[in-house]
Amino acid sequence: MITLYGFGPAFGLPDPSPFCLKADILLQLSGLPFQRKAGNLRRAPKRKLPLIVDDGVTVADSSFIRFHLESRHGIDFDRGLDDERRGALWALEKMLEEQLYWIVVDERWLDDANFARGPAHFFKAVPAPLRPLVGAMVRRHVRRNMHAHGIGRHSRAEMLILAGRALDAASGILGTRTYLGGDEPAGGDAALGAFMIAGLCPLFASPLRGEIEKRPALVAYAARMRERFFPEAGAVRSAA
Ligand SMILES: N[C@@H](CCC(=O)N[C@@H](CS)C(=O)NCC(=O)O)C(=O)O
Repeated sequence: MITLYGFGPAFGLPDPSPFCLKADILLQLSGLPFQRKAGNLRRAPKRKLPLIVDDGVTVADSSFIRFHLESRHGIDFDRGLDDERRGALWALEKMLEEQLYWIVVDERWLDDANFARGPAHFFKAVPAPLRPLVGAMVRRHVRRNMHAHGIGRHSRAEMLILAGRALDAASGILGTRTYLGGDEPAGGDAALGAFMIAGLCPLFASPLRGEIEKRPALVAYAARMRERFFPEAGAVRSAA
């Protein structure tokens, strides 16, 4: 039995992390039995989640989880797709992960009101007098990471322009299909579904959500993905 370690439900989402949602969708697509457990960042080999443990083998990182499922269990998440489509979906996935992700992080962690609404709750186990200090320290770390990545050097307005381009690209690659893979989801759907579900999270004041909502095809797609993969978590609601 495979165990998927994520953060567990938070912010009205099955998991607050788009990468954990992606790994969850990949595991569901694999058809292999798996269970979900709360992970511990300090014990994670890459100090990040998700990770899986499959028959004693630990695999960290959602992409390496995919590769493991492909090599160890013979799953082709992109079966039926030609090389051009496979390439386009991989490029889309990496754009979401390497760029859009940081805009999600910026909104949730660096906006004071959003931080108080969401991530601040992660520090409940910290003794109350230390909580603001620890929260501020982690937020400084997030800001430094975003600066080192490069995205943190842009203004919020500039980030939103990049987000709009990424969403246009995603919408164009989806086209009129039900899923990126066509009638059935492909590997890239795990990433796009995860990021659209996370991006539409109604808990936060989110210009990014506003950008997604300007693209009804992506909103409908997110609802389809959520209904199919996380029906117990309820439909995607708009913030209105
Ligand atoms: N490349 C990794 C990224 C995973 C990732 O960034 N996870 C975040 C949550 S969204 C995390 O665990 N962050 C904890 C930290 O940075 O301390 C993947 O694809 O799994």
